[in-house]
Amino acid sequence: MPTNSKSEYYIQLEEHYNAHNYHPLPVVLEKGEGVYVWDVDGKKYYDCLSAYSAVNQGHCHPRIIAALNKQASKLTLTSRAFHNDLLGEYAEFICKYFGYDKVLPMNTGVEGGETALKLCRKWAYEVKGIAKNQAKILFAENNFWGRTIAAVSSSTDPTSYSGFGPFTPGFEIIPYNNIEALREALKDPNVAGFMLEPIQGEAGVVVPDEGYLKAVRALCSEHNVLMIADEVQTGIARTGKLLACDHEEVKPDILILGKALGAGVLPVSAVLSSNEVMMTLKPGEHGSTFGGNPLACAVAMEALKVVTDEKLAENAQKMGEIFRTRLRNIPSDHIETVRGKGLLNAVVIKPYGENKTAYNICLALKENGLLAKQTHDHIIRFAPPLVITEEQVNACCDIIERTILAETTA
Ligand code: IF1
Repeated sequence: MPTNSKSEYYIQLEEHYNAHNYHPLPVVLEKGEGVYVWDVDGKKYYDCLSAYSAVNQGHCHPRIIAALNKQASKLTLTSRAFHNDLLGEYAEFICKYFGYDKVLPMNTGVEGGETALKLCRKWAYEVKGIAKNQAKILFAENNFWGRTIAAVSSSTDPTSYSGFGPFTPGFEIIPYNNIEALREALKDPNVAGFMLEPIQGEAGVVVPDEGYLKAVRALCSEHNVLMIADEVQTGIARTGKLLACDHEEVKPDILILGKALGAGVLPVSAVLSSNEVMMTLKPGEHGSTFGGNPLACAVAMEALKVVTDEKLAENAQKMGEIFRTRLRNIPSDHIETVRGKGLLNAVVIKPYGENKTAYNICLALKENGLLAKQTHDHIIRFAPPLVITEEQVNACCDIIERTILAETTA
């Protein structure tokens, strides 16, 4: 626990008035710049979470903040009842950037997922010809795509779904990284889509075998089933390519983006697809008050331009190699494995001490000036902003090495 009263004050205030739906590390942040964040006592940290990959471009990127400020003082929201002068420009920009016919703008990642599922069902009935209300959508075991009723209905994690039933029908779970299981599930002619993360984030940065995504793509095409890629966490250069699907040169039928599309500045999500899929939606059938607002359009365009101009995918690829190599060379018996792609990485810790978990290591890392978050009991995710330099990667690895060695031999 924090020993100083300033942090303590903010934490207690939050605990008193805010719902207890999280258990954060006891650190209270007030400022961010690039790969660094500062707490209310002025202590500086490396941010190795990047707000779950929302801050790929680094905290308070000057170009993105400038775009935000410029648009904020001009026009922020019109709703979709009227046109605004940025939505068309943004739609063209993002469609060409990712190579799709059309975009449907939303706000959060989970709304992107919901949108993709509605599109998939609409397409199933109007194009594929599945009988009314019979469409099935496949999901991978240990998926995570948010907290709505549909998202928890497709979850296999009791913490996510327990106590929230009844659940949405029409969903089916198959094991991840198992092409035979997909082949079997696709025998059902009512299957309309398969939604998956190209690397599973919350599951613990689970990287599928090489060739899995390509095989998924081929099977989906063969069975006239939509491949829906949830790249909310893996997209926008995080894994060393613009999209994680690019590692296998696979193009999903529906692509969901979020998080870093808004650069950690605003919630901006997008669903991209073909005219065939997108044109099944008619006016009034889907939308949101804030989706496609001019402020979000301005921020998202600048966020994507920064990714290109600063070669963030290339940097993530290079820095990721250095990061994993260094972590794999830590002389500790308590590291089970190091895995990941680009700058989406995880270290799996073997149990140590008395009831010590990855949380204890995260606490110690925090003391040593680095913020990271455990997932499950024994996995620590390391995902710094993609603007990180080699020197900073090495500084992070020094802290991680020192901390793991001290923690596990104490
Ligand atoms: C929370 C994890 C990360 C996502 C993928 C969609 C969404 C997410 C692949 C929904 C959201 C979050 C949300 C955050 C924790 C977090 C997370 F630990 F749970 F798994 F990032 F790794 N698809 N991920 O990862 O996006 O609606 O939140 O914008 O506490 O829920 P959202």
